[in-house]
Amino acid sequence: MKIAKSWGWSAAWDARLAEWHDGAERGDDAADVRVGRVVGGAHEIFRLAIGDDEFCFAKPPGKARAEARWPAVGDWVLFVPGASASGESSVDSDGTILHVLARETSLQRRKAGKTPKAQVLATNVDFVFVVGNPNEDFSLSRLDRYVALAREGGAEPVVVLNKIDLIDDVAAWRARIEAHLPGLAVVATSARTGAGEAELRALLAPGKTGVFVGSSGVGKSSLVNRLAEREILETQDIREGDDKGRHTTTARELHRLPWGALLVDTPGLREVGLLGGEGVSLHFADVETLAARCKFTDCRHENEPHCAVRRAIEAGELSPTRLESFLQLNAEAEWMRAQEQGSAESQERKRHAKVMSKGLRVRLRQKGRR
Ligand SMILES: Nc1nc2c(ncn2[C@@H]2O[C@H](COP(=O)(O)OP(=O)(O)OP(=O)(O)O)[C@@H](O)[C@H]2O)c(=O)[nH]1
Ligand SMILES: [Mg+2]
Ligand SMILES: [Zn+2]
Repeated sequence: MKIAKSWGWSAAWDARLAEWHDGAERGDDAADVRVGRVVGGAHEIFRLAIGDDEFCFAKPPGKARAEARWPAVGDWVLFVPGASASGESSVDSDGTILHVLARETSLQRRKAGKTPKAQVLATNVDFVFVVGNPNEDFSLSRLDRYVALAREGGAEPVVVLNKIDLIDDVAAWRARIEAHLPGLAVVATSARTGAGEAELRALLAPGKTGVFVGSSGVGKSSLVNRLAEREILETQDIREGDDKGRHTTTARELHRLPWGALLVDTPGLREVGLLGGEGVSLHFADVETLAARCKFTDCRHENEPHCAVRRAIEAGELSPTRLESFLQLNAEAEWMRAQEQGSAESQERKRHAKVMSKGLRVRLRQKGRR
């Protein structure tokens, strides 16, 4: 079987592939099956990397959507190349995606809309680089959202403070971020001067995959271009007071860097909705540990007596901005869990109603016959 190993394949994937081989669900002719990594596309047709510089297009069968097995950028997939005009297997025509190998990690957010839904931003990423700029738009709470989602999906979050060529007090900005996010790696960069580039390169070892996320205009594509050592992506100045200039990048894409690391560039997001998983608990494990020591189990950490959380803040062991962010994000994650629970229950009710009404129809029919 031909595999695009230079796109981040590792021994762990060999094991997953072997599992698929041993599985009984496969009815296809294994001889034609190939392995590729999804580097682009999102709706119906996906672009796959199938060799160092070899690509093809492939579609999943429609039923994959209903079964929630839809591919995303970063996935390793098994596919059968399409047939050429002469009927031979050919990567020049659209192939069919048979299977998405189980994800090692994934970065998802809640998509804006009436019914809350998860949107997969990238999969099989080792690092989530959360990019922000040292200016008035910088938000610690938005940073927490990305960090929580990265943790929830099993990836390692890294804070990237870009455009440091525009400020003098890099150390103060770094200290502010580190006080709020103790233990998290913070890399101060400039896509203009190349500052911090060596640190990013050191993290992105050959075969590792990273994804750049953050608001529009923070310099995600500029950093990818810098690391790729060529202008593979379009970048653009932000036009003040004119929204048209924003959102230069419009699609998520996986790129291979010259030394064999992989990087996903994403379009800037306006909203970073949380999901109902473990992300907030993982990110704020320190706060939750403290909260467990409060006298009251329903302590809101405001004015309650014997509040371990407030005591930690007074002792300078916990940053007040961190607590504030935790309370806000925790409430949102709980709301999301209630939504998920509610929709699961309403689906169960609907299913039940359907069964009931079917039973009723049958009884009425039987009655009519009598
Ligand atoms: N001074 C300075 N400007 C930068 C730096 N990085 C990026 N820029 C500029 O910021 C603007 C936006 O950069 P992009 O790379 O397009 O930003 P982006 O995050 O990819 O934006 P979207 O694709 O819209 O999400 C461009 O004009 C860049 O030249 C930096 O480190 N310093
Ligand atoms: Mg961009
Ligand atoms: Zn408390």
